[in-house]
Amino acid sequence: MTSPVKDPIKHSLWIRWTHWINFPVLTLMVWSGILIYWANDVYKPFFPDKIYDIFHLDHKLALGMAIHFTLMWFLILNGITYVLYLLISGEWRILAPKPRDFRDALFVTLHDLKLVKNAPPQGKFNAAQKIAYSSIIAITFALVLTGLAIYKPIQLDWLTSLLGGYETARLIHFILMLSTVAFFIVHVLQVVRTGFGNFSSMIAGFEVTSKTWPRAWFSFLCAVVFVIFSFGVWSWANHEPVAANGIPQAFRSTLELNGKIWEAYLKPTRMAPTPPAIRKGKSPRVNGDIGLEDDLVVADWRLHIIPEVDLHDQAPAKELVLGMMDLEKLPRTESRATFKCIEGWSDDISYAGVRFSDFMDTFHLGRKPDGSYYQYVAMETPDQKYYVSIDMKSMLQSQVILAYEMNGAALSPQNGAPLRLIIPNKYGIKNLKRIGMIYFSDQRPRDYWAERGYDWFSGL
Ligand SMILES: Nc1nc2c(c(=O)[nH]1)N[C@H]1C(S)=C(S)[C@@H](COP(=O)(O)O)O[C@H]1N2
Ligand SMILES: [Mo]
Repeated sequence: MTSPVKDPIKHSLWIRWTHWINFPVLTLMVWSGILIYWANDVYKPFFPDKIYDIFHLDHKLALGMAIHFTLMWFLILNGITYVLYLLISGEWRILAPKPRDFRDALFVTLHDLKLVKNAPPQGKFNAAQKIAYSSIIAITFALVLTGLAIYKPIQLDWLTSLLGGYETARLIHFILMLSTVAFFIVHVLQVVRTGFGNFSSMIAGFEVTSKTWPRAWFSFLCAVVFVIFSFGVWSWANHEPVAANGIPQAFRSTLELNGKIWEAYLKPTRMAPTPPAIRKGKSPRVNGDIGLEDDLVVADWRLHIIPEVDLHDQAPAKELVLGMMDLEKLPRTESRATFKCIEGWSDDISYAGVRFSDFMDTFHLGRKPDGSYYQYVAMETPDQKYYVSIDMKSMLQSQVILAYEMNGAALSPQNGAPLRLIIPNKYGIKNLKRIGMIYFSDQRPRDYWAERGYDWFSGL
């Protein structure tokens, strides 16, 4: 083998850690990913109820998402570091399989399974290892790409459609996750099979013999410190959840950071893809009835609007009160979109009502005296039991509508009659049904699901 690297496991201590970091990070990614898939009707049957009972995994969607979208940073940064290292050191040459390796790998496998006697000659890694190790790099890369396609299907719609759409990307992501688990199991079994000597060489980074033992000690010490440190970070991150957050502060901070990044990337001109025409009479899916418990006399319904709220200032703000008639005078806007619930289901809908930006312009709302927009829009049900707050940038998109019709019929009470918000660039949790009050503020108003551990931004 012509390779500039004499001993490929003689990595620097630092680069070997990119390998070890994969163990806790990938384990937590898989676990949190399963918590997310579990909330989805389609994937639920894959995971037996018993497992969820034993490990108390039920109703942990918010935690699952918080962990997943925090740990993804470790995975991405770790991956970039490792690939850069392979390229710069030239070690990719040892790892990259050559055409012949694919045939050899078959014989290596047959040999390992004791089906043939002689294994093909090999370098530092045998053909099967080369293929397995380079595939796992490719798989991790594909996991990140399909993950991003599910995470931001509107902002990254080029990626989502490239991967065959939302549902397909999700299926691929799932299958890749299963392959990673399979790789992990085989990898660990193979390491166990090759014995402790090899394992200690992996930690030390050189062949551990009676002579090199003293030097290896330092590496082992580092490994122990690393394990203790990982557990330390993990238990620190999981200390007492803050009541107003619903999840530990460490995760909340990362969700906030992610939200800022996506908000900066957001363009109000970027449209949510329009699904094909909706069959007349198709009833929209119904989910969630918080704040809809009381019977509502639609004739008595009013929309209360507070043009400016200083949440620190207790002084009563002036109010604008509108009836359905006032809203029906505004231009009627129709749109179609795929409605996405955070639990994983999607539903193509058509809807009609008043475009939110038209509504603000007509009633001179949303702007401060200097003409700039308030940072936040908040909505609450008449009984104030369900409430959301949304960044103004997302509200300015032209598909955002105060809707009074869905799928060609008047809004049903369960879908939020007489008026609800449809904002396709956010998860369902932000699409408040039965709006009783709207207000504008520069301090972030309260948000029902953010208080219960979910991502406040929740943009798609
Ligand atoms: N008032 C109110 N609005 C709500 C909810 C709720 O429980 N109460 N649930 C939200 C969630 S989680 C979803 S997925 C959508 C569901 O809208 P649908 O019932 O029209 O499908 O409404 C959102 N708006
Ligand atoms: Mo939802």
